[in-house]
Amino acid sequence: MSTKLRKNVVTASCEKKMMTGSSMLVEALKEEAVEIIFGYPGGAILPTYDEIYKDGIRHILARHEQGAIHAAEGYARVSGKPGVVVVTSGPGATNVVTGIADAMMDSLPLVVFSGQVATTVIGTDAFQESDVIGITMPITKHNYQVRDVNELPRIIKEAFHIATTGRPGPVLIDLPKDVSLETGLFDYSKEVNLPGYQPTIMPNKLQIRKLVEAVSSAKKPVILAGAGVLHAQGSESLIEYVEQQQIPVASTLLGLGAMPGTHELFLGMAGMHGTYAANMAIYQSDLLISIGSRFDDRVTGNLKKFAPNARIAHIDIDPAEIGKNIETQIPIVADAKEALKELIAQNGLRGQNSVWNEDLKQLKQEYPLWYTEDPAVIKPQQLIERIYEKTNGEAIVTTDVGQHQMWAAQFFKFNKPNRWVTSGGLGTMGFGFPAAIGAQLAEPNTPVIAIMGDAGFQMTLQELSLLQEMNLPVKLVIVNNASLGMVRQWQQLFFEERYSNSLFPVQPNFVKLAEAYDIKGMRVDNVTDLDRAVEEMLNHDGPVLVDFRVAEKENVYPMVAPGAGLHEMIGVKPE
Ligand SMILES: Cc1ncc(C[n+]2csc(CCOP(=O)(O)OP(=O)(O)O)c2C)c(N)n1
Repeated sequence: MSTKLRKNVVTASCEKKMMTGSSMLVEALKEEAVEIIFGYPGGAILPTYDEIYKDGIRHILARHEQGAIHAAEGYARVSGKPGVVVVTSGPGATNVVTGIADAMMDSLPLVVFSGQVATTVIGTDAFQESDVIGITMPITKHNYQVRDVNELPRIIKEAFHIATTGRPGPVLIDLPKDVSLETGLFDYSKEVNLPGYQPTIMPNKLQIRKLVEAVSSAKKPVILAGAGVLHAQGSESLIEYVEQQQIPVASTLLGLGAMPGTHELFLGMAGMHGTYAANMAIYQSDLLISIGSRFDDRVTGNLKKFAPNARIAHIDIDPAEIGKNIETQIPIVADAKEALKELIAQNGLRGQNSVWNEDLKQLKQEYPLWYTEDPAVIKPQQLIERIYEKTNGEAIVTTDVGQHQMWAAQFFKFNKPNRWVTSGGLGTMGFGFPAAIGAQLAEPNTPVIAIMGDAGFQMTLQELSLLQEMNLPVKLVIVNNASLGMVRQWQQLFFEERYSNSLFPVQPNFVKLAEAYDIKGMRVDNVTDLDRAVEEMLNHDGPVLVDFRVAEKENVYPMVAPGAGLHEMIGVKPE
């Protein structure tokens, strides 16, 4: 369901009843058609957990609050529905801070309930009190502390509305224990009324006209597609528009899958570890149309050297993004899909640009992503390629953060939307594993593969216990280079090979670790075993963890070094 359309799923039969705050919370979740919640109990939120027990609403008990919130993010990313998280006060709430910041950066709809100490002791440094409103103010789309139980239904309804409409994001509701025990009137029938929050969905026709004209006079147009296309369920419209106008498309990291990875007009990912063709297309373009992307520095490289000859058109549902990093000549505040539909309807004539498309096609052929095979050791890129081939690309892939994330982005071609779950904005190590659990819960019948570094996996590996309990068939791939690979790469390239605290010569026995949780564990060291091992992993009926020992000093290329422009990539071809 489109996040922007689900705002009023509330049933008309909604009854007004007297009940406690904690009953209201559970009742409101039902009204919002929430099927699954992720969380961890504790003192201040116990009344709510009691209601969860009585009501039987499906609750996923992670083994750490960070696991719960990343699982909720994975669920939200794949399903398009809001992820709901329930945690206790103090450490429970502070343990979800990273996940909230992550969801804020990547525009994921979450509604997070945190327990709070009673209103009578707020501000006294009471046991397990933390100022979660202050802490999360800058990393939530909105947050509330409930002081009157009668306000709770309105607050919850607003929270779901705010989280899922416009540019999605996390909303936190801090619920003091006494408020959750008080009785009030549950009335969920009132429409949300927020005069100060009215996201612009439909594009301004005049601005669309300007863009149509710009496209028809451009010789070198290119589209930069971001996650906003996916959040708007706008992938089909994007394909239709670019096929109509024959405009080449580059993607951001989070926009992968918005345009099929194998499409003729797709140039690949742009930015620091993007393809040469995508980056050169942006550098040479005379019209750059960004759709649902925010010109993150990992995409633009040095701003002074970014798209120097291009007029910039920027379609974004969040007006604050337009002109933030890049001066924009054609701003269009709108939902990406609605803007694309309008552009398609205008059916403008694109000028004589076939030379441009041919040039880019040639660049794509001449400078493909590359790596060199070595019979003595598994190359990480080779591992990702095998997984892609052996799944026919029919899988949801989650990742952690680091080199493996970039290789997954480069070598796994996403031909469908919402199959790629990664932490882009915040770059949160420890994200990939729990996010895979949430993704598998959202899509029980699609293979889910978590591609992780040996270090990132160890940041949230406690969720092996949850995986064991639920017996979800998630495939855990450790791309084990015995180091903080991405850190090591930067130290090699920019710190004269001073590997300060980035090498892990001592490794845990990951097979035994998996077995401790009754999960199948495998270790693969040799290239000759690679194909068979990937098949065995994919064919295994339940969860499985595979420790793939890969080349330890492999670097991610090509690369835009810090301070360089997109056209100054290093490592575009093997030496
Ligand atoms: C929570 C957190 N701490 C630190 C970092 C900085 N960081 C980025 S990549 C990276 C190395 C990751 O190592 P690993 O998980 O083994 O993946 P690899 O790069 O080797 O594929 C580090 C430490 C981060 N992104 N997140």
